[in-house]
Amino acid sequence: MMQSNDGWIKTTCAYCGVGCGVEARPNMSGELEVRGDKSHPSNYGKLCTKGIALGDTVIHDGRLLAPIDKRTAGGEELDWHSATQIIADNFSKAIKEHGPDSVAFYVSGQLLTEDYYVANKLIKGFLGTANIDSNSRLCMASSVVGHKRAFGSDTVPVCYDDLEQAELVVLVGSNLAWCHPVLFQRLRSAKQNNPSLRVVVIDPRRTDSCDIADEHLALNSGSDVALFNGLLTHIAEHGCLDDEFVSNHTNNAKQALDQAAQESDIESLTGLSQEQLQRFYQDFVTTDKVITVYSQGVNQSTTGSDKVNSIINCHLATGKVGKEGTGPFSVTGQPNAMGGREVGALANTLASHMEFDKPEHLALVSNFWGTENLASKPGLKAVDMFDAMAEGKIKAVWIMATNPMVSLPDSEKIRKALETCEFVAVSDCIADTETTRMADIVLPAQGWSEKSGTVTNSERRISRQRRVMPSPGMAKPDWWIISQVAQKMGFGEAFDYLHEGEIFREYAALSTQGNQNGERDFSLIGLTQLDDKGYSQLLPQQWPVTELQSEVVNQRLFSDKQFYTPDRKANFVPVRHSAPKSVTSEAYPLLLNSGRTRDQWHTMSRTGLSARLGEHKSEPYVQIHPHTANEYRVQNGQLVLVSSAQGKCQVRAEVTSEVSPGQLFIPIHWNNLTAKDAKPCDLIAPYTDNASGQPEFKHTPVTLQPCLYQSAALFTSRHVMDFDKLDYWARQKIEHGYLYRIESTLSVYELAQQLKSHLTGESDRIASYESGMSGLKHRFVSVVNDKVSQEVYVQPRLSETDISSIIENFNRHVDSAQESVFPDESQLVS
Ligand SMILES: Nc1nc2c(c(=O)[nH]1)N[C@H]1C(S)=C(S)[C@@H](COP(=O)(O)OP(=O)(O)OC[C@H]3O[C@@H](n4cnc5c(=O)[nH]c(N)nc54)[C@H](O)[C@@H]3O)O[C@H]1N2
Ligand SMILES: Nc1nc2c(c(=O)[nH]1)N[C@H]1C(S)=C(S)[C@@H](COP(=O)(O)OP(=O)(O)OC[C@H]3O[C@@H](n4cnc5c(=O)[nH]c(N)nc54)[C@H](O)[C@@H]3O)O[C@H]1N2
Ligand code: SF4
Ligand SMILES: [Mo]
Repeated sequence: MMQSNDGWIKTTCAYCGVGCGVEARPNMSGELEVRGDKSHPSNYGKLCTKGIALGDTVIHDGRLLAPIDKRTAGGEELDWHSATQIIADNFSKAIKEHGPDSVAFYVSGQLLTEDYYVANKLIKGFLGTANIDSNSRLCMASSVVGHKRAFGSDTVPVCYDDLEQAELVVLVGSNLAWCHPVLFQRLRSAKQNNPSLRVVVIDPRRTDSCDIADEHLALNSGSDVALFNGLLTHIAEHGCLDDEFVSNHTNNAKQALDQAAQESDIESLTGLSQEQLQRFYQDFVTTDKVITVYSQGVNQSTTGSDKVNSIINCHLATGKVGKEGTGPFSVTGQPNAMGGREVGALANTLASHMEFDKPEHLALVSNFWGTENLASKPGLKAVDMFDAMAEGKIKAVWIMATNPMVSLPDSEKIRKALETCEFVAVSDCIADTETTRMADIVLPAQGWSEKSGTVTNSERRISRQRRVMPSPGMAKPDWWIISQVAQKMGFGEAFDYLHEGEIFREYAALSTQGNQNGERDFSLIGLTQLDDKGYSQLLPQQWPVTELQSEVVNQRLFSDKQFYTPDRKANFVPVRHSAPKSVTSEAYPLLLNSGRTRDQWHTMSRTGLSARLGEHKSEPYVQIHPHTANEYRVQNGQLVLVSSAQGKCQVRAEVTSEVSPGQLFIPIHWNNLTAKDAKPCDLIAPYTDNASGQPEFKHTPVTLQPCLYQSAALFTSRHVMDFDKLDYWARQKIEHGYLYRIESTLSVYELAQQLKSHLTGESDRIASYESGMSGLKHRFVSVVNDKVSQEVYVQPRLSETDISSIIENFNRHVDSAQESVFPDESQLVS
């Protein structure tokens, strides 16, 4: 049953690539109750903090409710007919005047497969250009290249079950504990059940994933290829090659081994001791069941594709692939990163794991879509696409479900690109994001809990996301919006879908074209006959789907030692260490790493709505090693300015030995809507991996200096405030409103006066306290309808106690005739 008698509906989580099954039920007061789905094979009922808080984020705060023409003064609301006509007209005009390559789509792993499929079909099939790229370029592109080079196809061979069967799990550049928490919980339980299971973490930082690790190898940033080449040489030199597998089922082993053998100075490149290296190498070769999990510490690098192949080479050399509990395992980030790769929404793939360089694939796809205008060559990858836009070559762009103003490197260039582009359409659920601010037209999309379709998780399992709540305002599914535009551009017949189930069936059928005998890895042949009821009730399916799976299957690919290359053999890829493209200098001697925190999701447009999730990390921060802090005269808890050749960033110092000396780490979540100057992408240069086009996000030369402020303040408010004129502010969601942390070069008195002018309550209901003699403590409270609606607290410095006190006081009921609005007034007397 997809809906139980007591109203629970099965769906999947909105966030990470683990793809947990969720059961959701709206309650009488309109809130959404959420619990883990015990029958779902990703999580068997477990959820992480973000999954548990899904209900907090389905509120209507900040939602985009109607299409808006932002070119008009005041932003005119449009009906759907006019909005999609404007998009159709602008795209048609650009194509007519400047050719098909003058338009582009920039899409996202947060679209459902059905949306993704329709977007790819419209632009590649009918607009005649492959200028569609996905934010997966920032995320999975290096893994895609690594897989294709080694296996001939973009195949993730393992399943989650393998993780539990393994005896050694190596986490490379993956903070699984925070980024794939339920998978991490499964690994932790597997370790408890099997004490001989070992975990090795390979990450320049100490992360919470190290809590279950037997060994943490804090290698130098960017040195993974050297480390794994050392392992490959060790395998060969210690007679640990799987000769039968290597000679019968692989190519190029000798070349790869020769390259690896030339790798010298592995100790100094990696910064690891000979003992550490030997222990890890020995562990790898003496253990049969090894899984190497890797993520952005591998992919997001100018040598990302080579890092991937250096890992896969070691698995091929020891035959550790296609067998239970073994394999290289690239874990996907977004809920539907894998679905995007399946439909082909990267600029350099065609569709359904078919490729531009195969004429027979071009013919199959043209024929299947009934088009004569299929793009015949790859389009522009994300960074190149925005470069072309900045140069005026892209005249119309449509951005869907991603926030490139925050997430692409060199934010200033992205701003210039969007300013230069003549027509920018943005589909999002949220009205105000840094990217919607740059749009000509914004389109309201249905969000999680409203939209309906499918997603594919890290282990190739396709699950349904189901509609559990009505959508607010005029919000529509992304596939519907794209189809409306397609119809208005004259492609009605190919885009006359009535519902998402029809799209899924077509997508399943495309996967079978020229693939009747499993010529390609990705096949949904067992789902092509799915009727509407079958789609509505679809249970999780792991591809390849040869027949409808009515119970959970755990398939491992390559167990037959057959790969998707012309001779069915896997390829070793000879690789050598090369330094990251950006290098430190006298001016920028430190290295900035960036990544995620446990309870926030990307640019915070949704997790930022939850007060619970705001508590874990409440302010943008930078991790700094104590020695580095000392050298730069930075105190723990002080605001610091981090700057690079690209830009600057202002964040609070977290002095910790979790990072190495000379290394900094800034989380990616805060942006211009949630803090002043706290975006790491302002600092990052757009260097990319030559093979994958994936940007380097983890290795930026920077420098550091403390910010010398005179005064600090806290400001609580029911509504969002504009403090951009101040030197520093950061916003945290709290129950019923927001808490702002503020710092300034103004004196305490001046800042207090300035903030007082932001109080919006009636003046006779504003109570104030100013400490007598010193004038160093100011507190103002505005009461509206007998509740504390705003409060300001200014001092030279603020403490944790001040923060909890102001949060506690916020929204409190006060009868000001009888009681003070300052609950702890006695403490204020100085
Ligand atoms: N809470 C939360 N979870 C998420 C997300 C989120 O926003 N929030 N986003 C999702 C998405 S889209 C993705 S892609 C995944 C990302 O998941 P992860 O890749 O696990 O997360 P990151 O924090 O980006 O980076 C992982 C680690 O790589 C390390 N690293 C940096 N440089 C190197 C290096 O040169 N070598 C090695 N070996 N390691 C290095 C970093 O120190 C960091 O700890 O998370 C997904 N899950
Ligand atoms: N410095 C640095 N930068 C990074 C990274 C890093 O590690 N370091 N990681 C990179 C990676 S791996 C990733 S995946 C990206 C993520 O970066 P983004 O994709 O830019 O981040 P999100 O905040 O997830 O943006 C998704 C947007 O889509 C909207 N949305 C959600 N659901 C839907 C929907 O169904 N339809 C529509 N139309 N809109 C929807 C949300 O409201 C939100 O505004 O960031 C990349 N950038
Ligand atoms: S692990 Fe990922 S998919 Fe599962 S509940 Fe957490 S965020 Fe959602
Ligand atoms: Mo990602």
